[in-house]
Amino acid sequence: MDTMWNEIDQYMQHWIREAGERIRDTFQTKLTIETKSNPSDLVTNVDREIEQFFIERIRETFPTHHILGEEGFGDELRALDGIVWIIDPIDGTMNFIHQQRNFAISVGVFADGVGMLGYIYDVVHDELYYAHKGKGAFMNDTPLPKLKETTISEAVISLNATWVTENKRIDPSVLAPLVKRVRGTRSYGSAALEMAYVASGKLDAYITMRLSPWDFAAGLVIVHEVGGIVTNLYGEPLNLLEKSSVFVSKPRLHQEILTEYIMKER
Ligand code: 2AM
Ligand code: CA
Ligand code: CA
Ligand code: CA
Repeated sequence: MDTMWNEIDQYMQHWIREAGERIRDTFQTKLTIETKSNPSDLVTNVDREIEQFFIERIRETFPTHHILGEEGFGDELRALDGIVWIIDPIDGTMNFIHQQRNFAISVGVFADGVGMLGYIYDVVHDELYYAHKGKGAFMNDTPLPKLKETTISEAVISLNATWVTENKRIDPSVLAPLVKRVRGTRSYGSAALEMAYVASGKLDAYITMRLSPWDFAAGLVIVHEVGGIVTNLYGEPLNLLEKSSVFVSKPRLHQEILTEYIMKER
């Protein structure tokens, strides 16, 4: 069993860096940009090409595996039985288009719903965050240490301004007092990178109200491996087949934010 995961990992280490190279090569080309569910929900030809790049290789190498991909070239999944790859070819497409940075390739591999491998590749910085369940998490060749606790007043948390202004998912008064108390807030616009930053200690927590499984699948595996907690906003486990709010942090900080801010008014 172990050798199978090592084999998958070896392929993936190559594929993801090759995909990153392909993305970097597109910086000199003209993108085709389209909108999906709303004017700020963007997709480019590169998102589609990179998803197809992974799917072709996975299907050829591991024909029995199932694939869930954001851009729809994978399978229609109704269950998580067997081995399932969950792929976001470019997480942070808006950043990819506007900034040519602050985006990542994000891929998680699950066995009967259990996260086994997670990869988040910051293509521009050539930084690959990855984890193998039970074998540790890394950034390139450097092991990521277990997370160290932080107090709320010393915490740097990632939170989009959307969630503390009028919006349709959360009363702005729930998180605004938390924003006041923490040392600082950040928002990078790539859920995968934000989870990689929690896993590598650059952020102490990440809170967002609406993500899809491909946004958090890889991050879930990597954050778990360093002892972090990944739940929905209300502390419940995430469902890998459904959209959800996401709250990622260190165990004690997660509990404190949950009881002192999120569950207080409930
Ligand atoms: P994406 O770039 O792969 O779509 C910030 O927008 C973060 O939320 C990104 O990780 C983005 O992933 C994700 N996201 C999820 N649903 C989105 C939507 N409908 N529009 C824009 N971003 C979305
Ligand atoms: Ca998208
Ligand atoms: Ca995404
Ligand atoms: Ca995407």
